[in-house]
Amino acid sequence: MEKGNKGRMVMGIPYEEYFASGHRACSGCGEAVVIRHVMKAAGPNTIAVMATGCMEVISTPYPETAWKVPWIHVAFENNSAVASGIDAALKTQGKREGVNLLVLGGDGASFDIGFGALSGAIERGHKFTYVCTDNEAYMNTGVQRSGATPFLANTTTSPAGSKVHGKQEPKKPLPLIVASHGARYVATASPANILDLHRKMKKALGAEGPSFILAYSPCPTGWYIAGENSIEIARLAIQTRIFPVYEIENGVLKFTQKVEKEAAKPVKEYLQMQGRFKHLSAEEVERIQKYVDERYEFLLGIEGKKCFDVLF
Ligand SMILES: Cc1ncc(C[n+]2csc(CCOP(=O)(O)OP(=O)(O)O)c2C)c(N)n1
Ligand SMILES: [Mg+2]
Repeated sequence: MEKGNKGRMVMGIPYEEYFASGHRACSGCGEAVVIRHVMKAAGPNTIAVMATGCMEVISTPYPETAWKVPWIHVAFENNSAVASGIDAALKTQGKREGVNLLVLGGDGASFDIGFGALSGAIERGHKFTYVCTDNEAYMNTGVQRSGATPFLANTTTSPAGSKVHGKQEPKKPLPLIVASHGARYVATASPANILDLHRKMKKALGAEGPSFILAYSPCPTGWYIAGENSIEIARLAIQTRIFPVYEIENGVLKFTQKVEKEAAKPVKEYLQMQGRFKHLSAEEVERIQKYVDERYEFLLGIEGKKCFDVLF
């Protein structure tokens, strides 16, 4: 970075990069945008623990690295277990103060394969901030379905054929499951609203115990979209209410970007921009619309109420 820019802020966000450019992510990769801004919020006094997945592969082809902080690559299933060990070790050494412990994983790592370790680490009350970059499939290995893949999306293991039209199951509500563990801070965030992502990261890092952020991450390769449309699609996901944006603080859910029913755009606008939904019939689009509305109304119904115990 040019010397003159040291300490410079743009709209409250550091100009300095801790996840350097020059990595090998696809153009328009939502995960890379999210990680860049997660790191701007976390800053230099950070240890990052990362499960295998696209972000690991594109950022650390030996002997290069895009990471300007200590970074450890661990197996798919144990990023939260490794972070638990780092948390305990730093505490034992009297070095825990002032260190941000970040745990990073894709949706495959977080919703499915590393879920047991994540659940255990939260239940034990370790202090770390988990960021799940959710591109709604196992992208690094060729677009296989995960617990985060939405209903009826086409993936290589939930293919859209003549009889079965894509994934038959709905998306797992991971933020609510994590909140149910008693975490003090849980939020959803999107690269379509960087200031909100930054603010939520700061809150998550400042939480007393474990915190969790689900970050929506468009994937041009796996969603069959043009890279330049990534952010527009992320915006549409919010405007159509497919991706509700909220935070759960001390057990109480609050929308941070509420979309009233009258103001919501039809889900069709979102679906028709993506190849992974191009097989859908008008009837199926209607089914998705109904499901999205019901799920959003459910969240509106619990807003402001203390729905989750807070244990830390
Ligand atoms: C235990 C284990 N199973 C499978 C793999 C192969 N594998 C590596 S990355 C990956 C996909 C990662 O998906 P996700 O966590 O969603 O991250 P993304 O690549 O989509 O960013 C898989 C299946 C592995 N490395 N370890
Ligand atoms: Mg993924």
